[in-house]
Amino acid sequence: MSTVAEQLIDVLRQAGVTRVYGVVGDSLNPFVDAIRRTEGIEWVHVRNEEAGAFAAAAEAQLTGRVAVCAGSCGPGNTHLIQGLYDAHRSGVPVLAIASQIPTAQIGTSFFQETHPERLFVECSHYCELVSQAGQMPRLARVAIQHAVGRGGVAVLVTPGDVLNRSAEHPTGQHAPVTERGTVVPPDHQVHELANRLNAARTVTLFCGAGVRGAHDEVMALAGKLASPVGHSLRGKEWIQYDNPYDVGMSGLLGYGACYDATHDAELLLLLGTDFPYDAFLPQRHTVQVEHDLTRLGRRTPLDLAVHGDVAATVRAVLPRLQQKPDRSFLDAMLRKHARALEDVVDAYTRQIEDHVPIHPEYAAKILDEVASDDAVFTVDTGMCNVWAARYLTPNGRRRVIGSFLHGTMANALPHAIGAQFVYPGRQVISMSGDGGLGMLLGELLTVALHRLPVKIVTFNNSSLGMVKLEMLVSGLPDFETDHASVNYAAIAKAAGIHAVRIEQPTDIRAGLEDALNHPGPALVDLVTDPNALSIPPHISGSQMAGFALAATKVVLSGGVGQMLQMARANVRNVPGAALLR
Ligand SMILES: Cc1ncc(C[n+]2csc(CCOP(=O)(O)OP(=O)(O)O)c2C)c(N)n1
Repeated sequence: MSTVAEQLIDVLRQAGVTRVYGVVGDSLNPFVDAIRRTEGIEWVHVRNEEAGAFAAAAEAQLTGRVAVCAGSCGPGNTHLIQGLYDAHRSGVPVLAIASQIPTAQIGTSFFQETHPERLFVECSHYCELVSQAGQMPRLARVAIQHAVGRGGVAVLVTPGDVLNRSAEHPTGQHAPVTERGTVVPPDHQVHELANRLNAARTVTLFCGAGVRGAHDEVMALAGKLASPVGHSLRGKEWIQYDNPYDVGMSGLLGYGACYDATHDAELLLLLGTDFPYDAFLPQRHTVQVEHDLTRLGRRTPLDLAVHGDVAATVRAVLPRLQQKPDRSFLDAMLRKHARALEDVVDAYTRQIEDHVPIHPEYAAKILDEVASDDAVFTVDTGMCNVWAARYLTPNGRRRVIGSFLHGTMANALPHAIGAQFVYPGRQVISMSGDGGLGMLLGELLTVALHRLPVKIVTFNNSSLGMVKLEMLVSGLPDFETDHASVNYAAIAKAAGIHAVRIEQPTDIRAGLEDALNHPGPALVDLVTDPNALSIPPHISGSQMAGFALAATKVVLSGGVGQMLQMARANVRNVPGAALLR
């Protein structure tokens, strides 16, 4: 007869799980030992359980399949919390095994006692204590079904003594269902959607992560409606490539004509987006298409809510739409977009190639050029988000993931660990801030231990740059944002990782190529300028104060890399394009 721990592993295998990230310890030992004795599933030793949860979150973000992390009782599982919040906010299926002190001790303030079933409530859809052998294997399947079905985290709290007990029920062969069906909207909603899209003179599409897999459909829709197409940061990788209707990104990191296109159109169609910054939405004349009912209307009042997957909804509505004969709104927005990009690039390109310390935008531009066509980029919260949003050129094969909803620091390196485990043959690039890298620095040792060929590109500005900027735009003097310079290349080398430190802009390309071509792990320590950011001159004194900032369309000025080329290409066929410089 198998043990409860073995049953749990068997169910994980049935769900397609091939690895578990974590740190071993006491109450978790029966679980880890069952992994040791099971074919087809491995234990991945990380240095901090938080990193294990991030790695699982990255796996789930990239593949959509359930990924697993584990922590031992008390501190071992309180460490998980940051990565679990990240996974949960990103809506990706992660199962956490939070082991627990012996059942007989629960409630006695025993050594390392916590109550994970209370602790993880807010960052999970399901969080239950397995107090008896008879609850297994059912609860393992229920937990996985919640993670996949609701999109987020499920936690099983497993006391070591229960894991060690003999199973009371057969495990069975039933694999948890981890593939989602399609949400097709009700016909009357499609009918009403068609009516509104036909009636509006001008329509703008604004796309989020929910347009994944719907590129062709959205392009066909934009063509029929002569619509500009804007996107959120999470939508960018799915919709900006091969897109003759692109008007850029909205939000605090936004650029281009997206804000104008979303505000000036007679009708705004939100496609698969839960874009949180309501101040950037017009708050009127809006229709939303969304597969998750709970998100409908939570950012803006709606004229119409449509419950459906983007691709299925667009396929249903397209035959009911009339071709819009007038492209003048679209053309005007494409021109505005190209012009906006030309302006910022003008401002940015001055002396950038010999600016010391290195201008981070220049480094990001070169990184985009030298990275492979199917690279997976993981992006730290902080200024790296800005560089990724503006400089990484999507192409439908590259992936760009980050902590775009939870917004935690230090995500990039552990996300890269998960990404590299999932795609051992792909180039995985961690765009790390020095603050982020320092926060989970121990994970360099995880990379070295497993010989993961992750490339860690560190934007080392000796500063918490994003916060420095926040203070600046709020009219505060920057305080406690700068720290002493650290040589991360030397640290990486000491950890057995190939490393290069770059201080001159002329060395960036060769240094990055050297690291990217290196067969094993490599770190590039780019010494960058903490003061590289300029604020657009049109922000007034009062706008600088507090939240009024959010009302400005674009907070940061700077370059936009290949997007300028895309915008130029898109206006080439537009009448009056010659007016562009
Ligand atoms: C865990 C955590 N702590 C604090 C913050 C607030 N915060 C956001 S960005 C940032 C600075 C990031 O600095 P760094 O990684 O060096 O990147 P930079 O912005 O300088 O490129 C801070 C402190 C956060 N988002 N997450």
